[in-house]
Amino acid sequence: MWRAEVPLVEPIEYYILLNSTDGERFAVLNTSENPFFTFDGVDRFPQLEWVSNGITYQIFPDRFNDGNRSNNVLALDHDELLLNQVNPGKPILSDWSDPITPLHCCHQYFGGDIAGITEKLDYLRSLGITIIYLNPITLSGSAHGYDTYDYYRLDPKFGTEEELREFLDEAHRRGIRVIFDFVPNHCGIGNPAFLDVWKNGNGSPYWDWFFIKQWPFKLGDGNAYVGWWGIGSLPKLNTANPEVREYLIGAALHWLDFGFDGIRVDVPNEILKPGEFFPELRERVKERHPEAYLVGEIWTLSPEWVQGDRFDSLMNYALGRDILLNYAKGLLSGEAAMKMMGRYYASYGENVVVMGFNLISSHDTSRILTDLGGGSLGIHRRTSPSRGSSSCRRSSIPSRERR
Ligand SMILES: [Ca+2]
Repeated sequence: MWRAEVPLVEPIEYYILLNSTDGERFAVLNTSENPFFTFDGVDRFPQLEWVSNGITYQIFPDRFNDGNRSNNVLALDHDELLLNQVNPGKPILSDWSDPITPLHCCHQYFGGDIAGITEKLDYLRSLGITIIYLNPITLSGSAHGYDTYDYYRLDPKFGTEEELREFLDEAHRRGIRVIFDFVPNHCGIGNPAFLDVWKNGNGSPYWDWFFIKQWPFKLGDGNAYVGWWGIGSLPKLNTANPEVREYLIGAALHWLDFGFDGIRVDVPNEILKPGEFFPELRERVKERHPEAYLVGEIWTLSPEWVQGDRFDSLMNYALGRDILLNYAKGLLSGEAAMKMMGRYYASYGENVVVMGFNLISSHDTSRILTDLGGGSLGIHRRTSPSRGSSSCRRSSIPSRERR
């Protein structure tokens, strides 16, 4: 790798010309439609050192560690199946070593909680972890937590605010920062604003918070109102409404004020009027917490999201999965992978690249171990005759649809 600093003050298009000592010359060109690389020479926002030097560990709170068994049963109080009038059912509370059931994605609980993460902080530190990314922890109706009932309240199944405070303090004491998952695009059917609309129709002060197609409706009916990917348990919020923006951005600020260090934003590309919502979110977050990290769940190579008015960086599946994983699986040649990486690094400012959330797998994908042919996902250790047997219970539905 060669590195050169070029003094410049305005955007340029360029290519690289290599002269070898034996007189050979060849050009390195961009691999996209335009053969030239573009560089605008401007880092529009500061780098956060704690991010650019960080190593992140993702925790799905229900499944990491159960530190307080007394809160486990609380998961059953407010599960979405109890409210859903179209697909009613009963949630399951399992012991830690129980096998998964068909409800494992959303309504089978294992009791993991905040106290359990606190217990493991020394272990995480020993791995070199400096950042923890938590999947949603606010009150919701599911094990995944993406159907928020109350953006301002810690889900009691994960513990008390005192336990959360202790976790953050203990993490910070060890030099570990914590970012939370923020889901502004849609809420859950147990959200009080949505329940008010369900009860009172257009007499509700929250009528314009949602997109209701027919009223009265049954809770969970994805045909009666707009939901995320048409899913009735995830009513879409109207972020073009200033009241909704205030409610959501207020929640983001609330948890940063509480002591979190950054925010991972769920499906920002699906938010209504992103050009209004995200600049407002960024401005108000950075004004109060200039060191807070804002990372967006954007899966593709998308420089337009990191121009200084939205995110510090993106969840870089474009690097981790599209390039590294495909190379590891033998689907990309080394040369093709290098070309894609060249294009990737030429597309973002240096500050964006170093703050990249460079994951290969997450709760939204198969895990890297599975992708590469290992692991035994869905096969219970005590009953499994062998790895990879036909007893695998893994659903064939992509995880993002199951949410
Ligand atoms: Ca517990």
